[in-house]
Amino acid sequence: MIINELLKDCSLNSYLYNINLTLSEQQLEQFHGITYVCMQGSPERAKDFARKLAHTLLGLNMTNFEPKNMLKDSAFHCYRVGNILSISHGMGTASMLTLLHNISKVMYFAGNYDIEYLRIGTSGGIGVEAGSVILTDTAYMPNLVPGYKVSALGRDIIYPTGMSVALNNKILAAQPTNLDFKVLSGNSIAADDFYLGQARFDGVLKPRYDVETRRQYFSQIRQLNILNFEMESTALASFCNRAQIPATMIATTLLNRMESDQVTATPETLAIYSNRSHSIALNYLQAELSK
Ligand code: R2B
Ligand code: URA
Repeated sequence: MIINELLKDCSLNSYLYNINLTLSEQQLEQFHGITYVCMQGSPERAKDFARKLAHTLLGLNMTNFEPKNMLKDSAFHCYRVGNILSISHGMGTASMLTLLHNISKVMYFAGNYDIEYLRIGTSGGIGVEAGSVILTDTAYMPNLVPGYKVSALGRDIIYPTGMSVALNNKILAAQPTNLDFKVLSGNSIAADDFYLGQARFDGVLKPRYDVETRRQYFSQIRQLNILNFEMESTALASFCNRAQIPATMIATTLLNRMESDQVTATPETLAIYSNRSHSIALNYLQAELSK
């Protein structure tokens, strides 16, 4: 990462308000030697992934292992297993960017320059079978522009949002050939919300679009090989491009938006779908650590 170029006003012993952590030698010690930062929306999913990491990589019994949250009194929860962090990012680009600034300061001051960021999550598939897993190539804004618009001091700048091609290829190469679901690489839209931002009809506010205009939008989406809606990819890709941190998103699809707006799968099926993005990431991390 080349984040040192960006860190003008941050120094050792700064207090990171959002994660309630001071960049002191003592606090940083627990973060030394991290290579992979795995992010998921909720603290529960971050903890669940930490348990799976401990089981898969260290052979620990998942039910007995209680991962310890490294961030006290913070909205973000963080767990460490070996050289991997499992951390929650909340929902949406604002939350994701806030986490990215904070955790990247920690990584930098802990001396971890050679790192990869993976967002492991859920999404709404567009024209793909529910339960397929998507690796993002490029993140799009809802206006179908590939990039992320940041408005600072009244000026708009659009930053590039390509994910790491090399990382995506490594993840694909690490998968067994007998998976019983599809893993596809394609593009993603990071929407501003779950409802109108993702062209739904089941929110509380009346949409300004109708069935026909939405059909046209979905058809444009398909032409751009956009395979899913979610809410953080543009933030992750634009941040990591600027900081030169290899990053990508592995997201399972909970439904096919060509068929419905509502997530109607049973809790059991949703758990199976949700596990899939975890297992794709675990296969990759296991392959990396056995090199
Ligand atoms: C996927 O799922 C969440 C919305 O339910 C959001 O964080 C995302 O990107
Ligand atoms: N997450 C989203 O952002 N959209 C969906 O449709 C499902 C999960």
